[in-house]
Amino acid sequence: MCLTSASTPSLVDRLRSGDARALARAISIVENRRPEAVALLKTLFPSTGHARVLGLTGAPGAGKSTLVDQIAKHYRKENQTVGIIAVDPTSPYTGGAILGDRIRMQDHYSDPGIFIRSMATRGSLGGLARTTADVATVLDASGRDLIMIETVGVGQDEVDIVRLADVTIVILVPGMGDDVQTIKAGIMEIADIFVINKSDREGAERVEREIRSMQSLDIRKDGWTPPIVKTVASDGTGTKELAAAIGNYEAYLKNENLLVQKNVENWRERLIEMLRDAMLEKARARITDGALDRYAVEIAEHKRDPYSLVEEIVSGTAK
Ligand SMILES: Nc1nc2c(ncn2[C@@H]2O[C@H](COP(=O)(O)OP(=O)(O)OP(=O)(O)O)[C@@H](O)[C@H]2O)c(=O)[nH]1
Ligand SMILES: [Mg+2]
Repeated sequence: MCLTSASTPSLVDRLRSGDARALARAISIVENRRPEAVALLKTLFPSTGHARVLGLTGAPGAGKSTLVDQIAKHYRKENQTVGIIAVDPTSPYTGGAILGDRIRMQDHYSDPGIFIRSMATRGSLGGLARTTADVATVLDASGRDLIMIETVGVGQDEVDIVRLADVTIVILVPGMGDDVQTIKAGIMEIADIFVINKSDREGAERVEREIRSMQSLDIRKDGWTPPIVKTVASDGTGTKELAAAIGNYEAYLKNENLLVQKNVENWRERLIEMLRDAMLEKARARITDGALDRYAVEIAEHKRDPYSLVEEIVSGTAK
C-alpha cells in the first residue's frame, strides 16, 4: 500500500476527506493488524483528538443497537457525522449474527453521515480493546464528530473497551430478576449515565430505585452522580433527554478539566498495553516455533528452569 502518492490521492487523503470506502479499508488494515497498520496510525494520529467518544454497554438484547440508532439520528439532525463500532467480544465469529446485525443496520443507513462497523473477534491480535481503540482513532481521523462504541457488558473486555470513551452509558432493562445485582459490579462502576431502556415494560421504577440505592452507598471521587434516563429505544422516547444528559456530563468534564485527566489516564493504560505487545512481539521474533517446543520439553524434563530462560530470552542470550 502507498500511504502517500503525488499522482493519485492516497488512502490517507481520501480518508481525511471523508471517503467511506477509504475509511472501511483503513479500518480493515488496522483491525487485521496488517504490516502497514502502524505506519497508517502514525500518519493519522496528528489528525485525531476531535471526535467525542460515547461508550454504550449493557446485557445482550438490552436494546443497545436500537438506542445507538436513535442517538445517531438525533445528532445527524444537528449535522454531526457519526461513526459506530459494534463490538461483541463474546462472539468467536467475525460473521454470523453480528454480520447480520451490521447488514441490517448499514441498510438502514443510506445516510453517508453514519458509518457503522461491527467487530467480533475474541482472538483478535493485540487484544480487542486495543483494536477498538485503533479503529476509533481511524474514525476520528476521518473527521467523524461523534464515535459510538457499542459492546455487550459481560466482563473485563468491555470495561477496557469503554474506558477509552469520554462518556460511558450503561444500559439496563426492567424484568431481569434482581436487575442491578446481576450486572457485574465493574460495569456499574464505569457508568457516567444510566439508561433504563424498555421502560415501556413493567419494572422500570424498580430498576431506578435499585440504582439510586446503590448510588447512595458509593460517591464517585470526581463528585459526579450519574443521572438515570428512561428510554424506549424502539420508538425514540427519551432520546432527547439522553442527549441532554450526555451534554450535561460533557459540560461537567469540561468545566472541571476532567477530560484531559481522563485522557491522560487512558493513555497511560494504553501505552502499557502497547509496550507489552511490542515487547512480546520482539521476544517472539527471537524464538522460532521449534525453539519454543524445545524449551518446553527441556523445562518439563527439568533440564533448565523457566525463570532463567525468560531472562535469557529477554536479554537475547537464550540458546
Ligand atoms: N419493548 C421494547 N423493545 C425494545 C426496546 N428497545 C429495543 N427493543 C427491542 O429489543 C430487541 C433487541 O434490541 P437490540 O437493539 O438489537 O439490542 P442489543 O442490546 O443491541 O442486542 P445485542 O447487540 O444482540 O446484545 C429488538 O427486538 C428491539 O426491537 C424498547 O425500548 N422497548
Ligand atoms: Mg446490538
